[in-house]
Amino acid sequence: MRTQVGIIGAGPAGLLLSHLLYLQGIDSIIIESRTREEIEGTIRAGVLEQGTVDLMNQMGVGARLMKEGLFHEGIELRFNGIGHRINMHELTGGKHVTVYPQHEVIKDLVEARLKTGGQIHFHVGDVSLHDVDTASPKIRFRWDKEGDIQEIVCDYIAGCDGFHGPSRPAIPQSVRKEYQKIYPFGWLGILTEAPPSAPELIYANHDRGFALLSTRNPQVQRLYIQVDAADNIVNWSDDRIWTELHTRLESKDGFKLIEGPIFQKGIISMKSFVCDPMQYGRLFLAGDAAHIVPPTGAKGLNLAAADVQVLARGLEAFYKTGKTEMLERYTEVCLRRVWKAERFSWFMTTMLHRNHQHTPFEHRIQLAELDYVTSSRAASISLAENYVGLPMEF
Ligand code: RFL
Ligand code: PHB
Repeated sequence: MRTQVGIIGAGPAGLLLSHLLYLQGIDSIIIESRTREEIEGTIRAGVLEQGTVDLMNQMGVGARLMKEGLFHEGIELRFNGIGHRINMHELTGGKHVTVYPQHEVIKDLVEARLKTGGQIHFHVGDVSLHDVDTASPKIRFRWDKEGDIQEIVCDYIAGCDGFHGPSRPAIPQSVRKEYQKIYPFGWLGILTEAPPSAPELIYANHDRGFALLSTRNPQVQRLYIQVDAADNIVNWSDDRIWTELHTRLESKDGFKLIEGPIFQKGIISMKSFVCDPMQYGRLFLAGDAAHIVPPTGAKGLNLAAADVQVLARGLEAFYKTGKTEMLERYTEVCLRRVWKAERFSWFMTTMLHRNHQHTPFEHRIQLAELDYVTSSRAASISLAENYVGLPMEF
């Protein structure tokens, strides 16, 4: 097989990139290790920045998102049992975020790709990258996990295979610098069949740990609580989860948490990670393959969307003019935005979670930070402009 851009991974990064390239007349093939049902059923992100929504619309894949997405103009920060609204709309000159589940984004993109003749090979196995520092890099894989070995000869490879995929390790260790921070806590997330308990997201700092009230649609709420990083979901009965949520989200303003049947629950770990460079030879990493943020800032999918816009522009310039300047600047352009999102996600995480490694001094600093961002207009603007998404700079 031969293609212009071989894409590993059909997550948001790989699918967005493939469709962006298609719109510029550039060929790509996506290979994905999971089945279509699996990628369309995995529950992850919920909050899309305006830039991501604009991208989906410009690509012609935003119709369902515009119909079913929920526009949020503010978030609440709750601490000491009192809620403080950050009015993002007013503080950012009219911007908002959209709550639309990641697996719905995936469904829209897979459908668009297949409808326009895009090639996505699901459920492949033994994926490996070869000759990435030559003019014809190759991807090898097996059909249906155990079938014959196939080879795709490409001009470029996009490693969009998430944190655990084979693309990042294909950059020699001597070239790669990795920055990492592991947090001593994780998130237990649930989906529950119940209408929203509040019109906007609530990020709560409580002595027993962080809690987040989010939503998916008018019938389903998404909720998270901070748990120990090593905790196991079998320790968490539905009753125990609800008791913790009620305690951590309690407020003096009459807020009532609406319960419903829990139909999905799981625990995720939290880390910050950046790989520099994001490019080696003709291999380009995008999204979680290159960087991870803790979900407190709701930035991961949005960063993936930003990376692939930079990459698609560089590839477009190469195929139209033969010039590689933009591709050569890929790492530099992406990492400027990535590091700011890393900073914001770390800031939100540090401000909102109870960290048992903290001294009483650090705990008081944390409460002072919350007081500051909710009482100073300058600090509220800073939080709001990061939450809705910093502008793209090419
Ligand atoms: P993905 O989504 O991990 O997709 C990578 C794809 O590559 C496939 N793959 C392979 N394919 C072929 N061969 C191999 N050897 C392969 N190895 C892996 C995988 O099967 C997969 O399909 O990475 P991508 O595209 O970079 O997208 C990143 C986002 O998924 C991620 O950053 C977000 O989900 C993060 N995130 C959030 N981001 C936001 O922007 N807003 C949010 O509100 C938000 N909330 C969240 C989140 C992530 C969460 N979890 C579960 C980590 C909430 C949570 C709880
Ligand atoms: C979610 O709805 O899944 C969600 C919302 C906000 C976050 C993270 C996740 O910061």
